[in-house]
Amino acid sequence: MIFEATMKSVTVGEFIVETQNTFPGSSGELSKILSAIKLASKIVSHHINKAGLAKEILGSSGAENIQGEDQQKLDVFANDTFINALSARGVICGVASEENDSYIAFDDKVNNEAKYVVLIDPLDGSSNIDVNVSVGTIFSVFRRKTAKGEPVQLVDFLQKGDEQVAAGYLIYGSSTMLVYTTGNGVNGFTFDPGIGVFFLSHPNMKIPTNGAIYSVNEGNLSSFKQPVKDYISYCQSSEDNGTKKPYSSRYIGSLVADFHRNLIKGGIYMYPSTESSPNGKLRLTYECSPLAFIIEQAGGRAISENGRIMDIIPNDLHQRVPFFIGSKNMVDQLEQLMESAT
Ligand code: P6P
Repeated sequence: MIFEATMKSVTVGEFIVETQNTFPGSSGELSKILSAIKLASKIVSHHINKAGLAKEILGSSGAENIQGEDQQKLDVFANDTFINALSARGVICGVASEENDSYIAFDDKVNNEAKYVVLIDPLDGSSNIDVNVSVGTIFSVFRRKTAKGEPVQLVDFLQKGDEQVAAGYLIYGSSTMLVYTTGNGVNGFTFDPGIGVFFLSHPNMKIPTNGAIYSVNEGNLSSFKQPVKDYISYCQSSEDNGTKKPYSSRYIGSLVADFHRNLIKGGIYMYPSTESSPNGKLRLTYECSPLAFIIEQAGGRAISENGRIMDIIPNDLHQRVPFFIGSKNMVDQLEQLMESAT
């Protein structure tokens, strides 16, 4: 049965060819960019799935990244794998990564002629690997702003989310999935490790307009701003006439896993500002903006504490922003509470 099912689905490679004309001005670049990401994700997925057995790739690398976070060995491995794959196809002129202080210019004759840059969180939630919780990779693709033929510059990476030409994520869970958009809807592909191919499993993904799941670290509740506290109280409330029951609290501590569940089931993920993190924890350029592109393409919304995520022009590669993303009606309701408090 499985064989028949997979043979009825298109592969991601076939899908990209079929939808190539939806990627602006592309003459095959999209397929090369996604091929690089697919290849790297297969390698990373293989290592994650054996992490429990191969102790040498588990645990801390002993180094810290620019965020001051303890770099896991798999963080470094995933980062190197994606950067190597992206630099090898002549369609990317540079990469910015959570794991690197500054951007990386692929400064050679071929890559300097490339039109696109990629921003990436190579392995989000990696501290969960040791406890076998799903983790993910998040990526964002922009057209460069500087002239081709020259090395890429910082300005090429500090573009607002609306300028993205593609965005996606990998989730390394009970199965490995690739979910991406090029601005014409969201499609999900499930990896079949037996034959090493991603098959279209979730065509035209749409997030339910309403949801009954809220995802937030309630350990920080006391330091949230009042509108966020009020919204969480609403999530937990029930109304006498029975029209509303308390929502379910689901927070895995792995953004891609929480996001993916909410995309499919409906819900809202929140990482507000706190006393210790006045700008929140999540990074605008390679976490919030790509997921915001995906959620808006799936009919949902993504905001910060002062407006739409994809309107924010980054002032730094690793800029953090408060982040609220998910079902349209849930984000609308939270936004109304924020606006009425101003
Ligand atoms: P906290 C993982 O470190 C991460 O960036 C996201 O994947 C996750 O949603 C969040 O941080 C968890 O942060 O502060 O609740 O442990």
